[in-house]
Amino acid sequence: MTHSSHFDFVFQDTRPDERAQHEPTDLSTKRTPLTLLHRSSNYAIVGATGLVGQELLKLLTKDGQNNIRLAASEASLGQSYLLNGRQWVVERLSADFFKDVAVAFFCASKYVSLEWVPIALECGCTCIDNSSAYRHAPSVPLVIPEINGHLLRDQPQLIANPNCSTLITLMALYPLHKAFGLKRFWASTYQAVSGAGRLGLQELDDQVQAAASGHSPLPHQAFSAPIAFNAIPSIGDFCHSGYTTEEEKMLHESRKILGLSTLRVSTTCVRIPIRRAHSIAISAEFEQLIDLDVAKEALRAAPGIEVLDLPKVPTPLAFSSRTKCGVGRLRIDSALENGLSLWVSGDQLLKGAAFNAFQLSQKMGPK
Ligand code: 2RA
Repeated sequence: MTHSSHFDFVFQDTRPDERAQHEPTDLSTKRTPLTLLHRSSNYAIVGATGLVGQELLKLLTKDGQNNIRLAASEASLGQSYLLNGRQWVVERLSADFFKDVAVAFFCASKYVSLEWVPIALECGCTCIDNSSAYRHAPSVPLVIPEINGHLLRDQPQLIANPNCSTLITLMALYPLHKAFGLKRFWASTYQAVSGAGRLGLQELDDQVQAAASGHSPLPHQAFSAPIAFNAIPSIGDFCHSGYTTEEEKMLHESRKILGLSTLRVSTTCVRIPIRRAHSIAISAEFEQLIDLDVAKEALRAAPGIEVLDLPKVPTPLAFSSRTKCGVGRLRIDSALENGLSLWVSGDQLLKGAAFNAFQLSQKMGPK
């Protein structure tokens, strides 16, 4: 990288009114795939200097895509950096930015998406939104290709990427749901600091260094308590229900993705002092009697999953920078009827965000 190491992106937050469901326009079914073929820039990444945006850029360039426009916050404007021997420049967002783009990825805040996705749609782009802005809009498919990829057959113009902890949880649960019929589940998450962006990573590094040199107390800004040598059961904002927004995402997004509108889910989301990859301890109850061998076979046959048998266990470190999720600790749950307990680890910047978005673009994007 040729620019300064500081490229946290903080977009100008114009914060449009919050609505229960954000319906962008009625464009989601209008465009035909043909328009994708006549655009001079194949891809655009909004939020290109963030951790997810950077992973996406790497995935696209590794795939041989070079026709990519990048946009980020004011702070990153004009910055250029080197990737795969090429200098990339960050542009300012404007309607013109989207004019010749076939697929626009949004990897910034939901406020940026609320403001700019409608503009990109008007410009005829296919939009893949990694924020929470449109996940609950009935006309917007919320897609994990391995689970409900069939929703892409209609070539929607806007697709929402699920939240990382939900996505990794469902990668493990869906094959079991298909085998036994999911009734309800409990999840405890163990989430890496990079889920909170560069600031989260920096805070962990600074605090570990400070502690190692005997300094205390540790100042904190990215998290609600010191994160080094700690665990913080608070991710997102607290809701009236007592759950956090991150925990409510697990409920509502699971219902939408699995098409189970009355599914019951109880989650506790916890930030832990690791750099990358989220893990989830799950206890799930099913309609049918569980056969452990059938459960393992169902997971082994599922795409995007690696099953580990004891004494091997999946860890976040082992599944960092990998596109597959690791599932292990599979056992009959001793507290539930027809219950299974398991553990899943997956890289939340890849399968939990950039790689899932990349997979969506592979199905939707320019050929
Ligand atoms: C986190 N789920 O880990 C968020 C990132 N989308 O904080």
